[in-house]
Order: sequence, then structure tokens, then C-alpha cells
Amino acid sequence: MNKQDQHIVVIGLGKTGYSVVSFFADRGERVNAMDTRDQPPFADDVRSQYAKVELILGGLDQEVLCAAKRIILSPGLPLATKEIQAAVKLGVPVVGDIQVFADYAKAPVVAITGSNAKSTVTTLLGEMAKDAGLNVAIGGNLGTPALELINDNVELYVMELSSFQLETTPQLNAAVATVLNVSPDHLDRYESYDEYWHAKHRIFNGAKSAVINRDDSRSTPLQELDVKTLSFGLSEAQGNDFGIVEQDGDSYLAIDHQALINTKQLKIKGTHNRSNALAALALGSATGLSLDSMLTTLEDYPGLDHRCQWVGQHNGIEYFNDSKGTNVGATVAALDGLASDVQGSIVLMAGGDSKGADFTYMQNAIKHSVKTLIAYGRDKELIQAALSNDTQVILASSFEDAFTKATANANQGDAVLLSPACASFDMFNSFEHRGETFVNLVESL
Ligand code: UMA
Ligand code: ADP
Repeated sequence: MNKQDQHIVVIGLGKTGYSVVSFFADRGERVNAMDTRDQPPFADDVRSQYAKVELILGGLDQEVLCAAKRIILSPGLPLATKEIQAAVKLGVPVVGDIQVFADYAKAPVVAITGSNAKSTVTTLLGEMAKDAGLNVAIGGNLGTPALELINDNVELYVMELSSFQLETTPQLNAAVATVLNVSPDHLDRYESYDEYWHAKHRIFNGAKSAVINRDDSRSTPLQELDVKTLSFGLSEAQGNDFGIVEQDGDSYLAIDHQALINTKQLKIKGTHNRSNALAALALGSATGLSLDSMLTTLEDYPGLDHRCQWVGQHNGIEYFNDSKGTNVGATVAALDGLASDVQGSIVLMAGGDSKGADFTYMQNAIKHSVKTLIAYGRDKELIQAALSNDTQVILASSFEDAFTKATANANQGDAVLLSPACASFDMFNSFEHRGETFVNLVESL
């Protein structure tokens, strides 16, 4: 086939795929789009907006893939998929939307990945850049597909990236890159924990500077980078690095040994959020934002819904919605982060789709702060098997039943925490849907 007859093939017609189709079709490229689903979310939009784009639905057509000029793969499908690998073997280039974004973005990119805290840190840093007067574009895994952000007027891109997106991004060339933390997740997609961890580290490919978490050795680049590096962590720091100093019984976020802001002034609570605030300060500092301006933004930052969000109090019991706690590392951080703020003990609601997780990872945190664990959803028995030696585990027949049992098992001074350690898709449309259901149940008490 002649080069000019070849098509760019977009795989996946979710948000990402639609942004890729639009991006290339608007630039006059010949585009085909494919999805394994019969009715992917954006098929009708493509039909109405880009009638020339041929749609191949209900499966991947290996012949079309093998004849493609280039394949742009959505994050929801693994690169290891058989039909895609057949095209790779024939030398067809396969990348994701983030690589296309990196090739076209003219302004510096701050790239943020990690098993947890990505959205919190990305949003906070985005606010800091906005308040500092920059025309900033914020998105990626956070929600707005990267290619929808491309604009010549943008002065800074702040991008949340997932391991799925980084799998298909060989050369990001970020101005600043970070892996905030690594703990097991998505083990239903990866052969091993190491493969997942290493996928995240592609974020450093071509980076001009790096930000490292001193408290998590998996955050340090796997290969030595000859670039400017800043660090953050919950210990006292030196030089230009960010940390914590203790003064007169209070903890302060600090640069070097210099106190910057009392942690009591932060609206985002828990030790994990101190780490998140320090990460944003380090990333902002590597980007050239002024400290004074960043501290003003930080003081006002309320945090995001569904992340250890205080929902209300009833009969002396506090209710927290951490529906975004979708893996074991997140739930451990939520428990450790909240434990010191809760007078009594924590009654934990956890369950859903485990994504292949090993719940024994949570044993220490559970032993330390959870008096009762209410397990619900598809993988509740896995939770029970892993943790019933560490706390009382009660099985619930539905989410509502789990909530009723959690309330019944909490006393005055205790907290009920929804932090599922699992994805929501066995029972809900999204983590937001799960969190809103919890909030409604609290409000109906
Ligand atoms: N799918 C198929 N067949 C296909 C293509 C996709 O069955 O041919 C399925 C996937 O397995 C997945 C679903 O469709 O279950 C969505 O996949 P997608 O690639 O179409 O996803 P998008 O709608 O484009 O959304 C993606 C990210 N989703 C995933 O990586 C699964 C969104 O992150 C992201 O906000 C969006 O791009 C914009 O960049 C969501 C997410 O869950 C929030 N991310 C994971 C996480 O945070 O843990 C990584
Ligand atoms: P992500 O976008 O990576 O999922 P979020 O900022 O949405 O990250 O936070 C998701 C969950 O991760 C929170 O609900 C909380 O349970 C947990 N979390 C927040 N900060 C941290 C941290 N620094 N380390 C580990 N877990 C965290």
C-alpha cells in the first residue's frame, strides 16, 4: 500500500480515542477508529462530526492494524493485546495520546505519576501556577484528554499520567517529572509489580529535571539521571529540598531548615496530605514558581471530593468519604493519615473489584487503627481471608447493608471511613458514584 493511502488507526473510542480522532482528522489526516466494544461511548460523536472516519467496532481488525501508518492506542487496552502485537512485529509504530501530546506541546510540561495522590498534587500545582499568573492547562488521567489541551497560548502544562498512558509514551521530554509514590495496583493488567513500577518510570525519559520522594525508594529514577533533582519528604531537609521541621510542638512544611507554613493552617488533613503539599511545592519550585505565591495558594486549597473528605457527624460518629482510595496503598495512607485525627477507632468500609490486589499489604495499618472492617462487593471474601486475623471482619450483602453495619458498629468518637482499596465497577459507574452514594447515606441518617 502507498504511504499516502495508509491511515492512522485510533484504538479505543472513549474520551481519549475521540480526542485523537479529532486531533488528526482536524489536521487533514486519514483516520480509522477501532474498538473491541460494539457501542463505545464516542462512536456516535465520530459518526456525526467526522463522517469520513471509518469505524470498526466489536473487535480489533488485525489486517487493518498491520497496514496502518501509525496506531494510537487508548490507555484502557494493554499494548500486549495480541492483534496490536502482530502490528508491532511488522514495524507499525504504536504510541498513545500522551506521546502525540509531547510531540506537539510547545510549552513546558510538568508530568506527575504515582500510585496515589496524582490528582491531588496535579490540581494543587495547577492552582499554584494559575495563581502565579501563568496560562496553565491541567489534565491527562485527571479527566481532560491531553490533546484537547494543546494550544499555542498555553504557558505551562500540568499533566497527571497513569502507568497505562506511560506504557505507550517512549519519549515524554518533560520539563519536570515525578513518580510521587509506588504501591501495588492494576495487578490484573501487569505480569508483575515490577512491570507496573517500571512502566511509571518512563515518565523520566528525556526529562530536564526530576522531583523525588525521599520516603519512597521506588520514586527514585531507575537509571541515574544527569539532571537537576529536588526532593520532598516528611523529614527535615537540606539545601533546596522540602521537608518538615518541628518548632514549639508544631509541625511546619519547610525548605532546607526554614519553616514555611504551620501544618495546622492547611485545609487538607493527614500526614499523607503533608507529603502531597510538599510534593506540589517541590514541583512548583522546579518549575520556577515563587514560594510566597505557592504558599498563599496552598493555604486556601480545600482538596478534592472523595479523597478523605469529611462528610458529617451523627451521634458523635464522624463520616469520611475516601471513595478514591481504589488500591491498598491508598487505603493504608488514608488510615495512617486519619488515625491521629480520630478520637476513637475507625470502622472501615472496603470492597469492590480488587484488580488482583494482595490485601495482606494492609495488615499493619488495619491492626493499628481499625476496630471493625465491613467488607462488601465482589471481592469481600478475599478481604476477609486476608485480614480477619488483624481485626473483626463483617461481610455485608450490599453497599447499603455495609453502611448500616458500619454505623451500628461505631460508637461516639469513632469514625466511619469509606476507603474501598478496590475499584468500584462491580457495583457503581465510577468512584464518584460510589462516593456520592455514601454521602447520600450519611445525609439520610
Ligand atoms: N475498552 C475496551 N475496548 C477498547 C477500548 C477500551 O473494552 O477497544 C475499555 C477499557 O478496557 C476500559 C474502558 O474501555 O475499561 C475505557 O478505556 P479508554 O481507553 O477508552 O479510556 P478513556 O475513556 O479514554 O479514559 C482514559 C482513562 N481511562 C483509563 O485509562 C482506563 C481515564 O482515566 C482518563 O481520565 C482519560 O483517558 C483522559 O486522559 C480514568 C482511569 O480510571 C480516570 N484511569 C486509571 C486510574 O486512574 O487508575 C488508570
Ligand atoms: P490518584 O489520582 O493517584 O488516584 P488522588 O489524589 O485522587 O490520587 O488520591 C487517591 C487516594 O490516594 C486518596 O483518596 C487517598 O486514599 C490516597 N492518598 C492521597 N495521598 C496519598 C499519598 N501521599 N500516599 C498514598 N496515598 C495517598
